[in-house]
Amino acid sequence: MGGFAQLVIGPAGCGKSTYCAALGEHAGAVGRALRVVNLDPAAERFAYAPALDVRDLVTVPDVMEALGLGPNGALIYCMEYLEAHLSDWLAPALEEFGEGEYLVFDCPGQIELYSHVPAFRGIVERLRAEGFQVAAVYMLDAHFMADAAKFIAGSLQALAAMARLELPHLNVVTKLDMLEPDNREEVQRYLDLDARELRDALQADLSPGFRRLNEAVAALVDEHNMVSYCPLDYSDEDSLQDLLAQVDNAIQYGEDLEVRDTLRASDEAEAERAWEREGQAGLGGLHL
Ligand SMILES: Nc1nc2c(ncn2[C@@H]2O[C@H](COP(=O)(O)OP(=O)(O)O)[C@@H](O)[C@H]2O)c(=O)[nH]1
Ligand SMILES: [Mg+2]
Repeated sequence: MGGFAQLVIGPAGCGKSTYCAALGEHAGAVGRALRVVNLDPAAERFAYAPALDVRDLVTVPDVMEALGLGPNGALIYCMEYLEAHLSDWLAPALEEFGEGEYLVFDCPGQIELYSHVPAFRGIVERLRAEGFQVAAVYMLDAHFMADAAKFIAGSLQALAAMARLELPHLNVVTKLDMLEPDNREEVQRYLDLDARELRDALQADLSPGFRRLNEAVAALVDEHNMVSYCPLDYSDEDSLQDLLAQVDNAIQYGEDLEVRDTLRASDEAEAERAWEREGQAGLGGLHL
């Protein structure tokens, strides 16, 4: 068994399900095999037909009603329930999909799930144990880039998820199409900041009492390469494809295909040589 997987994570409302639907549509348009899996037991609606849906196993409203829990407690219960049923729910489905499948997992939006609830990590580990190459795609709304303090808050959440999940990790900024041209320029500034620029922006935004903290945070974010974000702008038709190429690269999807293509090409070359050898032997036989 084995395949490729994107885990689409990030705060609620940042555009995860929209991205999954857009990817599904893009894949259909270019004839690429890709399936979207819904892992959000609280999802109400999304614009894709999931190949697998956690809500067939457990849902947040059912758990809230049955156990008298609030929405957050119910979500954690659902993820633990999912983790406990990986062998009898997820594994058979993966088996049915078959070898080399490319799956996009649309995940819930409670960020604490990725940083300090063990269940999600258990799901990731199971996918890896099944032979999946997995990358985390961490989505952040462009509104997090309105100022340095928000940017740092969003980036530290992304960093916590990265540290917890230990996966190849891509940060993506969504909703760029919603920005006015002036704000767009401002966001562009944050797309590729270095530590010094970030520290300067923080110093300008926050009170002087936080100077040393700002320096430390800017260095931390820079050290972990967190200041790099890929833009996702649906008003630019190449944007989704560019992002997909980066994720593919992180999970070595293209490379695998190239290796397979090379192997296939060398098989074909070998078959051709064998055919020629046999053909010559046959002709030789005729000549005799
Ligand atoms: N304009 C715009 N709206 C978006 C974008 N991404 C998501 N949305 C909207 O934001 C809302 C939340 O998106 P959704 O994908 O459900 O967020 P999720 O909670 O992360 O799955 C929906 O109304 C989407 O239509 C985007 O890139 N641009
Ligand atoms: Mg969603």
